[in-house]
Amino acid sequence: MLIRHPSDIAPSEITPKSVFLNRREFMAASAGALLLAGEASAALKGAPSALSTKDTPNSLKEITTYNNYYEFGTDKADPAANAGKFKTKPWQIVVEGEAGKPRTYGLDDLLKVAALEERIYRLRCVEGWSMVIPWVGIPLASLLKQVEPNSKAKFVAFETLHDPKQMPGQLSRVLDWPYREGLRIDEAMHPLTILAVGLYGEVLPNQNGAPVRLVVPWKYGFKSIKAVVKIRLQETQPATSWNLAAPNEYGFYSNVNPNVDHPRWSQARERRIGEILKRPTLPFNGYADQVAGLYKGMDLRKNF
Ligand SMILES: Nc1nc2c(c(=O)[nH]1)N[C@H]1C(S)=C(S)[C@@H](COP(=O)(O)O)O[C@H]1N2
Ligand SMILES: [Mo]
Repeated sequence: MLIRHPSDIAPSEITPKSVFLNRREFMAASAGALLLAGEASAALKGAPSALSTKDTPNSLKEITTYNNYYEFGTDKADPAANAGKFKTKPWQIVVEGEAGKPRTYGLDDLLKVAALEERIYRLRCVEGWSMVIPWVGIPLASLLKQVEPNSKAKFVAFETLHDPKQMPGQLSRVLDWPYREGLRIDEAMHPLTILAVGLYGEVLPNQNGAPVRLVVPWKYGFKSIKAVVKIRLQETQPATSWNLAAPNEYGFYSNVNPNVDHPRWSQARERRIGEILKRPTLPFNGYADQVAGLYKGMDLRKNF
């Protein structure tokens, strides 16, 4: 039923048990929503979106075992070890604020907003590593248009679930919880910006932000907030978790920029997970042709 890749090693060899379970749930849930039976399955059977990179995707194992998700621990292996029992059903996303038709979406409602597409994107972590991930998702613009943003909707704020019982990392004060992120409205409406509900043609593994997470491929990975429960249209620039934690290190824009060093390290190069030699980091993570225009006239050293 779902997309397959030559690069997708036999799932029996590499798919963790939790991912198999998720996959069964995805098929059940989607059938319930008439999803993969209809247009969505047609879209998924087709080629990856033209907005996809030609870079070879990382393996499912790499993508699901090397994660940043501080709600489940700060080590790269923690999310895979600790997020297995995270409850992603039922799930609601509140879309509120400066909109004519604010609305609360269940996951099934969300999946009806637009046909699912496969988007193979590079993800560049601010720490200096990168991966290539075949996401399955919908354009965020499709959802935002549905709630009819008004003229005061200049920014979009996002929040992760706050539930320390399930997310033990929230008991530590490493960040000011819940995890928060934000985009300018034109960034949020850009066709590259998606809400992902799956990867490698299967439901999103918990450690990657199930059941729904943002993906903004030209920005450092921390902008791509996981387990989203709230999306708020607003007039003012939202506070964001990493900017609150270390404002001199993490700005609001956080566009991937090899020419602006992190105060404690260079951003000129990156290590693709699975490779040994570093490669040069590209402006806007290689998406400059599509997004550089959004920042015309802005000083990107100041607005880092
Ligand atoms: N809620 C939440 N979202 C988050 C994070 C987090 O700690 N909590 N980490 C971010 C960082 S730093 C990165 S690099 C990406 C990693 O996404 P991945 O694990 O799917 O590769 O998730 C981002 N989203
Ligand atoms: Mo990151």
